[in-house]
Amino acid sequence: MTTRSETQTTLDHLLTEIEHRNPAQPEFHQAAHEVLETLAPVVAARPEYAEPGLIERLVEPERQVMFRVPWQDDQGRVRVNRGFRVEFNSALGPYKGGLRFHPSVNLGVIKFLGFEQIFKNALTGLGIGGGKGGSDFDPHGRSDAEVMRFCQSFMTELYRHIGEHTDVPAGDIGVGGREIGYLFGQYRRITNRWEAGVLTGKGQGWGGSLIRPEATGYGNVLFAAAMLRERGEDLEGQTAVVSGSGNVAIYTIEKLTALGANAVTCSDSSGYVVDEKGIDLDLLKQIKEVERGRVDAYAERRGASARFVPGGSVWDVPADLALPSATQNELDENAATALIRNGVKAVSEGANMPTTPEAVHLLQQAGVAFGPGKAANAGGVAVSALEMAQNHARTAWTAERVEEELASIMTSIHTTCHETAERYDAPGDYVTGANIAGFERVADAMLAQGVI
Ligand code: NDP
Ligand code: 2IT
Repeated sequence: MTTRSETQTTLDHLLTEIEHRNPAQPEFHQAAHEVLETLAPVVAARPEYAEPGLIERLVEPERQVMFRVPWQDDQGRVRVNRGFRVEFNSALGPYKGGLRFHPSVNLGVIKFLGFEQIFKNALTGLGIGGGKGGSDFDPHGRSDAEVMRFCQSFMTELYRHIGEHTDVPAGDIGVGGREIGYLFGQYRRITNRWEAGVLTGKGQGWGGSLIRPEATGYGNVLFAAAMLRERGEDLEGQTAVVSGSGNVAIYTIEKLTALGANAVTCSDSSGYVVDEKGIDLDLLKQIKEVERGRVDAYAERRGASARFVPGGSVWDVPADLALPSATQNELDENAATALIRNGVKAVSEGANMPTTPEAVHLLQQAGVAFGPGKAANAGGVAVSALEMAQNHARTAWTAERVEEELASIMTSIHTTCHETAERYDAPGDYVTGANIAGFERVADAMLAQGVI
């Protein structure tokens, strides 16, 4: 039998190979490292997983599409962006995952997100494969008309690669209800099909599921609550720091508040706000969802309890819980040190890979409960899969029903991660639990379906 350390040596060689074959993709390397460095126990214990080529296939996308997206701005000037769709793994179902519009998007970023998505989607227990896409288009400061023209041009190429049984995109950074609307309209026009299940995150009244906008944030808070319960605690009275002020952050704050915690921060790329009385969600939603403004406007309008800190690190604010909900690598070693110094009990990732590997290590060493994104933020894609189910049946569920299903999926993900970690001698290590449990489900399906 192969030992764990021999298996780890083989995985380390594969990681070197991945770096070599995918130059200049540091985020993808990081995501591959974070998974492969936890798989040795399961690969050593189950010889079928050591089959040559299995993990090599898993780290190679099934298909990668890159395309030109030309559009005209309001002054009539032609702009050219780059579009991406990485169809990573369809062993469990159609490729599923969001679209990100942000100037930092490149192929390596989309590959990291698509790779994470494979394991996350597997953990939901639903029939969805992993994919991700997007563009380096920056929606900030663009008019609705510019965003619409961009989305129409983007879909004019993307439509040929997607479909309800093939690949089902949704939102991510910079892509919310407005963009999904424009994208869906163009897909419908080009294909002449009412194919509701081709995109998720649609509006209510034309195929969207209730609770999809709330699902990622709500789900992450439920995951954090489950981690706290393991330690004999609950959310009531806990102080929480949240980063970001977009879709995930807003509904994280909403659920924290509903369950009795005090969410005292939010942020965007200009800085952060700390509000001792707790974030006033009506005001935040007005500024972010209606006016599409910046967080300093929140502090200006809120009064004495709130202040805006330009730049700076939201993780310096003392709290019991931290829920990073903005972007990758936003919580580094210094941030982890500050959180630990201030007595943080749990960190639960709403964003994808927001915590650097060094910071994860520090938090785990300090005994902080750490929920990795592929488990903690899976509620969004899970409700996307429920939206697909409703679209397929041409029906619409009540908000109560969707929320119950979401709660049961999050509890089940927590239990799966917790039990898997124990089974592989890593009690309390949700990173190992999530990676191994997600891997087992995808790997079993790939082995059963042959070398493709
Ligand atoms: P939004 O676009 O709605 O909000 C993103 C927020 O993060 C904004 O406040 C934005 O500020 C901030 N942000 C983004 N990039 C940066 C950056 N480079 N530096 C500082 N701040 C930044 O996106 P979502 O809320 O949908 O996504 C947030 C995170 O959650 C992402 O990591 C995403 O992948 C993840 N996620 C999203 C899911 C979903 O269902 N939407 C599901 C699971 C995970 P600014 O406006 O200044 O850029
Ligand atoms: O990262 C994610 O899981 C998402 N952006 C949501 C994907 C989806 O298909 O709902």
